[in-house]
Amino acid sequence: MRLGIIGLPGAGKTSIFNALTGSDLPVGNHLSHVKIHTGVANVPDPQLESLIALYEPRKTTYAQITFGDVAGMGEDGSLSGDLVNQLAQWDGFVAVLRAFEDPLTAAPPTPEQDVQVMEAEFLLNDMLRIEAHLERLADDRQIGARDRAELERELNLFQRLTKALQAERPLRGQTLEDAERELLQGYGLISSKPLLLVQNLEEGKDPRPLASDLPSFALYGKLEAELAQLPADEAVGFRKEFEIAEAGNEGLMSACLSLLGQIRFYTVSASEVRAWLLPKGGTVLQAAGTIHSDMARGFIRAEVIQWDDLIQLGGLSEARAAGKLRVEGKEYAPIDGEVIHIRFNV
Ligand SMILES: Nc1nc2c(ncn2[C@@H]2O[C@H](COP(=O)(O)OP(=O)(O)O)[C@@H](O)[C@H]2O)c(=O)[nH]1
Ligand SMILES: [Mg+2]
Repeated sequence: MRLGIIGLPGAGKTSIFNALTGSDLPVGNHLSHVKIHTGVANVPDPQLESLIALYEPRKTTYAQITFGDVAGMGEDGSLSGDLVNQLAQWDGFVAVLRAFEDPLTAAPPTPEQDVQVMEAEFLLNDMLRIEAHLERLADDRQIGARDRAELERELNLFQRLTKALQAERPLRGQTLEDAERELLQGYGLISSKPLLLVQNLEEGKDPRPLASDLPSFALYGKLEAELAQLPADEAVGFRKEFEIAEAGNEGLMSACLSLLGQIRFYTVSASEVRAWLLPKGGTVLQAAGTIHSDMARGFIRAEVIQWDDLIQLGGLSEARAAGKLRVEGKEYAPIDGEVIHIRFNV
């Protein structure tokens, strides 16, 4: 899963990217050209750590999210064609909103206004893309270049989307059929992608509720970036001393998972204890395929148990012996936090 960190210049994108990925990119550069740094972050996971403590495996693997520090938005939120093409490539966005006083201009924060400015640009760009596509479709219809029924379905869909945009409704709120969703994938419509708002707070200030329907989160970006540079035990000590709630990036990362509609499941053995992501509502067969294509191909059944029940029982074999492993077929949809053991035969 890949999330682009976006926002107006100086909102704190690089600071939050550093906090999430443990990188040390320079902050305070107001870039006016498109520049993207990518980094991979382990999803912090106390549940996984409990499983690791139980199994003491040779290898441990966290679930991961790739983040991009996406610079290049204008001061007024404007997007160059180059930036729009870059934005089209991410699964969703974390929009950083400056909620601290700008050290350079002493300008007071205007987070709600900043969201509106960005959304307006998203809508405008999608509108332009869709208009261009509708023109192409009209040409195709005229010359009879394509299957009539298919063309009409597509025209109908894009006209519906235009109506939404004209009413200033981002496309992410549209109810779409699976086939329509699939069709839209290739068009890189940026207002259709999930968007999480992050208030980047002045140290010591409490977050203010944002007047927005979008999911939101608040953290001290600068402080979190600094803490991410410390050894883990020192950072914990610092948080205790200054009474800062548990790691802000931990909460931010779980907000990112729910933004992307992902749940976590685990696999455990003496060789590896590992966390995986699965789209919410996905089947255990799909989960098996994520682990290894052979497991999906030769799937027989899955044995399933919640992570904390497993810990209480002392391991998979103990749970099996106690009759506490549930047996599920391929259509079963795992819920967050389950340990899954796939029985397969290839
Ligand atoms: N007071 C305060 N300053 C911050 C915070 N986050 C970032 N800054 C400062 O704001 C400036 C811009 O931050 P940066 O992360 O480079 O923003 P970007 O342009 O969006 O990448 C830098 O000087 C940061 O140190 C914050 O949460 N609080
Ligand atoms: Mg930056």
